[in-house]
Amino acid sequence: MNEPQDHDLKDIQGLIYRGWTKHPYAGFLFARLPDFALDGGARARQWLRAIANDVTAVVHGPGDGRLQLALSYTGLRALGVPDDVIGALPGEMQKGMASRQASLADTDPATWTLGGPERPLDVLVLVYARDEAGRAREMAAQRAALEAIGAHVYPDELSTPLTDSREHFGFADGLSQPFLPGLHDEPRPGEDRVPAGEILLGYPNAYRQTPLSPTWGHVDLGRNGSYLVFRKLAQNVAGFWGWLAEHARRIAGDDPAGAAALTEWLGAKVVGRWPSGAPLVLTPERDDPAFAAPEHRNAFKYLAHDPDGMRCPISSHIRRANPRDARGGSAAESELVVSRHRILRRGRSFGAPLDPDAARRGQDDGATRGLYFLCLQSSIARGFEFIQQTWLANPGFAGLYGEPDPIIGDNRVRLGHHCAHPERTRRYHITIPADPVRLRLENVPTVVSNLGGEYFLLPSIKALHRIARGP
Ligand code: N7H
Repeated sequence: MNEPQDHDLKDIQGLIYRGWTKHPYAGFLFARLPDFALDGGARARQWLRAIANDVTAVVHGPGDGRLQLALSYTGLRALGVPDDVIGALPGEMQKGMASRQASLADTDPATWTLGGPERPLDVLVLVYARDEAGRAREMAAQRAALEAIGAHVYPDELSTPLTDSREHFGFADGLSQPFLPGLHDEPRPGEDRVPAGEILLGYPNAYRQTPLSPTWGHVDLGRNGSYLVFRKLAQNVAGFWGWLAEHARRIAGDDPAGAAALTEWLGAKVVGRWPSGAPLVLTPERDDPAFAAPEHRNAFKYLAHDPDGMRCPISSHIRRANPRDARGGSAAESELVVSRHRILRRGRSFGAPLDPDAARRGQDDGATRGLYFLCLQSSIARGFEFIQQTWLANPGFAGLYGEPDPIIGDNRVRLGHHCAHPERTRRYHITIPADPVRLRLENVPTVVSNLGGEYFLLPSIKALHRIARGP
């Protein structure tokens, strides 16, 4: 079968098809399982047997909360999955996120507060609740269950629902996702249909091959599962808006109202969408929320509607993260290449919002805030890592020179008040094509930095039960 059938939807963890948006309070619990050498994974499997029954599938019964479960390479080992089985996991899964620092242009894992060499993350329990009290109850119960088997549980990671599902810079997020066959009938206009095997393991991918996945006896531990990337990304909101406001003042001169409007326009230019989510390609001069509606929000292409980036700059975050028909070559060639690098994003914000006026004055309050970046794909190397490395962090993307992604930047570069090594600073810029003259925004600050994370397998419910049974 090339697509999941009804019975598969009872086996696939719900997060793969659903963002659980009616459950705005997310909590993430990371733990280190007891050392395998102590009891051969017996206590860890006892815990897994109990929790596997509560994990929420795409098609699920009644019940208020939603629970998902992901296991890292070290977690699978601690549960007693034999080496020859986990040896079939892709290399990046086996080595873990911290080992990929150089290729991801990442912060030094020794400085991470989540994961990294000092804090191995074996399991990730994802809790989604309708309200704060429900989340607190479920997080406490999950923590107690893990502590009862002697696991080391790290501090709770709790999301903050922001108004209108916006992220901290103020933009609607999660609007462009690949269409995954199996549950919904038809994609919306502009939504790309990807082969199920681009996201799900056990199905043909864009190369008509079944993605790499570990098999234990007769059970494919990957089938109906996916690989999950979790990154805790800090956002410097004052650094982002303060930088744009400074350029706006320089350009607008002695006109405060003009500078304020220009700041918002520059913000849209570097993201590629307006705060409402309306795409610049469809509405280049003003935010028109009508274009953020599901039937319009992705109904555009670049080569066809905006080849030179006059509407949506080549350097903007969304044009780099998904170049659609403008990655190079013909539109068809581009779309074929791009279809092999799509991810499903399931991010949630954390930390209290910063007052927007303070942000535009460049005044930070010193609090930590940001995005729990979560994405799903059948190959982390071809999904998250490729997008991060080849399209976002690459200053030479699509023939540009010295232009990093204005959101993700290059985490090795330190500028602004996060400056660690000013002497190593490289001066990057962003070009905004405009008429009569293009704008050039110098000194792109690093406004997103990684506080840590890990790569996980989000197994099917059947696979969770198989792992819990043990050797
Ligand atoms: Fe990005 N932001 O709020 O500014 N992202 N992103 N992202 N991103 C997107 O289309 C943001 C990050 C992608 O198909 C939007 O959903 C922030 C990483 C992809 O047209 C906004 C952070 C990676 C898309 C943001 C962040 C990506 C996308 C527009 C970090 C991958 C879809 C709304 C703090 C490695 C592009 C939307 C498409 C869109 C923001 C990180 C990838 C507003 C704040 C690390 C594939």
